[in-house]
Amino acid sequence: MTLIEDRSRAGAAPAPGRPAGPRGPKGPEGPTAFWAFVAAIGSAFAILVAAIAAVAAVSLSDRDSAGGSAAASGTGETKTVAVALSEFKVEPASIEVAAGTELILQVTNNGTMAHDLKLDGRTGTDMIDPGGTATAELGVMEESGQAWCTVPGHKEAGMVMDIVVTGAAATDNGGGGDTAAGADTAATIDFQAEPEAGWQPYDPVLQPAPGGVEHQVTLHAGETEIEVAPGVTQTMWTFEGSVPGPTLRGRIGDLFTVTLVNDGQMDHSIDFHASEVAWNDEMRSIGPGEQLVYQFKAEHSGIFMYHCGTSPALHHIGNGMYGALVVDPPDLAPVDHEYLFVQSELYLGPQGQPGDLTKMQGSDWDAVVFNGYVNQYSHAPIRVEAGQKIRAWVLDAGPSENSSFHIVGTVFDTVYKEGEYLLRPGPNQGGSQALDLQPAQGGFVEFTLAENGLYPIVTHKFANVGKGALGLFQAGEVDPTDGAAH
Ligand SMILES: [Cu+2]
Repeated sequence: MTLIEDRSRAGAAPAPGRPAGPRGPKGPEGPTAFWAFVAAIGSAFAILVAAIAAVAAVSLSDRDSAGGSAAASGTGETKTVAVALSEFKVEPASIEVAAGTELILQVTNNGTMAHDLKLDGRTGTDMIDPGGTATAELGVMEESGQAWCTVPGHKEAGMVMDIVVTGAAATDNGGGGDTAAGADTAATIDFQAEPEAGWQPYDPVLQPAPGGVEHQVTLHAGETEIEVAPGVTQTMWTFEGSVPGPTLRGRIGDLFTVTLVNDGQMDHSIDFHASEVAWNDEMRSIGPGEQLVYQFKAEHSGIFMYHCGTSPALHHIGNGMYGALVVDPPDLAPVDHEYLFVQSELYLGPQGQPGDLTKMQGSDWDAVVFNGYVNQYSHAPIRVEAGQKIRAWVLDAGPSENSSFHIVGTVFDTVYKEGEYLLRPGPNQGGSQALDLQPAQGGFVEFTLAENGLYPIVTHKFANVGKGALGLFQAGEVDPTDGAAH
């Protein structure tokens, strides 16, 4: 996978006064992006309101006086209801029809992204562009149900409408507030399971900066079914089909020109934390089939997160759309090995489906992983030699959990965090045991392994070690299964 086409020009000095290069094509999306932002704020508020409403609904018991239009009596009638879609709600949120009534929905998309509305996620409108209208003939209604937007994540974000059929033969699970309790159950992880033969770990080796002062990178956004634990797959949302996405690396002053191509089925975007650009321009969301150019000069050293910021960003990050960009500090010392560990959480949906936004909203993760896979480097220990100088870069991609990065059996003699050295070798002989990171923070540690054997890689927030945040360095020719007896 050669993503970084390095445009090194031998002998070309990194011109400090180089004018900002050509800008990417700018669409008219600026105001749209602004409204997406407003919608994102609004959706967070709507979720809060919905949560409060749900609590209220429970405490007040049933909603027998749901208001709504007068129920048409008798069968054989047709009822047409105007429905408005936006980020992320359906208005009205609940409608009533008498059993036996033919229901027609006149659906307008007042949002900034494409949406649809389908009864049980199956029957309804096609995808409606912003500003568009469509009609859905749902047929004769005999029992209560729900209609929702089928763009992944939008139902969970609030785009669901209750259809209450009055006078129907009672269906036990018809009423009630739990909209998200789907029929599909979430996949579960067996933390003792082994990957199948032929499984390949995510390569933890961090390649050196490619050289040159300009980096042209193309990143394809999309949705990809990926194995995240032995036997467990999810439809992750990805950059270049992997979780984490590709690692970019350069030096202070380098110019990155990134072309984001949306090969997916929904809107995506990209936000480079190493860049200083206007949020409503380069970081705007693009629809399926679209692309944008995002150019920035790396003015600061460090390890920076990049991620999709399309609303709900929690869902896009929590479902895999993140990666690292490393800008080398000028005085980076030579080492024998450099590795990169991106810590993140998994919030499992049903097997083969996207992650569960409701779990993400509750910080209710199923696993904490390094480089996207449960216990990845205990299944595939990282082989080094005792006495070698090792640098481990760490990025906490979250979206919500912190890291206390630690390697059992070592003391770090160098710690670099968020653009600064916290510890370097010196007369104090200071030692560090853990690199503490909040989501979207990063750094590196340096150490050597004193003797042949196994050295677990963990976050010292130990509840997460039992949930997949475990790897191994293996120094020398030892049996990597020895750890089982530890
Ligand atoms: Cu995305």
